[in-house]
Amino acid sequence: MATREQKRQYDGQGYVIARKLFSTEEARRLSDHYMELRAKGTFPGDSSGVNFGSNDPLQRFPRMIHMHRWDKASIDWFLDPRMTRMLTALMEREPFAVQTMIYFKPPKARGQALHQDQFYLRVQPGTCIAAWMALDPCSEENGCLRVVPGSQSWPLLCTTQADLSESFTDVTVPIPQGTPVLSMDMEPGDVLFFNGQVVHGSGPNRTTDRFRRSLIGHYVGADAEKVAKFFHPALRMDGSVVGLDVSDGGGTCGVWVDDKGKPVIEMAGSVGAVKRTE
Ligand SMILES: O=C(O)CCC(=O)C(=O)O
Repeated sequence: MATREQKRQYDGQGYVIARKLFSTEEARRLSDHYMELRAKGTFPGDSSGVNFGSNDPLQRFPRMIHMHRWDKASIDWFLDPRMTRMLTALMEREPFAVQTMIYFKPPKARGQALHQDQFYLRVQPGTCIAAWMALDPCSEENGCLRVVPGSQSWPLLCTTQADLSESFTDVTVPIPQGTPVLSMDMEPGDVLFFNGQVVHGSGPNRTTDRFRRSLIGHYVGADAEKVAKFFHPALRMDGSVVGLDVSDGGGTCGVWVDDKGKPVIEMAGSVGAVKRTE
């Protein structure tokens, strides 16, 4: 159950950290579990295979996607009653579960440029919510998650090209100069919940010896009727399948324009087709 203060923070800022929602020991066990899986090679859902000899740390440790479809530890975490309680309180409705991911982010790995999760999930009506659990201590040095507070009220922004020397994904969203971007310092077992419109991302892992592993769940509210095809089937928190429709990829997106010296968003662009893996 979220406290009143957590709910207030989520509503006002678009994100909240539930400290120690899972224990350090649970986080360590999950971390060991995924490291063992990754060492075994490629699994269903991987967007690229493992290349153990690559110079790119992310090719040696690519993220895994949709592990809950074949791995018991993943689905148990994804549908854990602690998640259900937090998500229900924050969204004020029953959650449906649509995606899991594990990011390994080894030393020297690139991060992920600023983006909005709704760009990929295309939930209609409404938006999604992410539960991002730290499996390692995370700080700016090893590429913790970074969040633009208050951006939950922004519409979907039009994307631009990301800097591929810093990000492994190729799209980003521009933000006005001087917009605060807060670093989420977290400990293993802490879970960051954030709204699907919230602009977020992460910088590179600049350490030489510290991983920054995180386990991520994406959910939608039970009022959602559609979600992008990649995220089907959606699950109720008891594991049963719920039949949502497939949302299309079109629609308008916002661009920043100057209004008497103040940046405002104008819905002046249209969203093209994207590869929806998140
Ligand atoms: O963990 C990261 O570095 C980025 C994750 C992210 O942005 C996401 O899951 O949408």
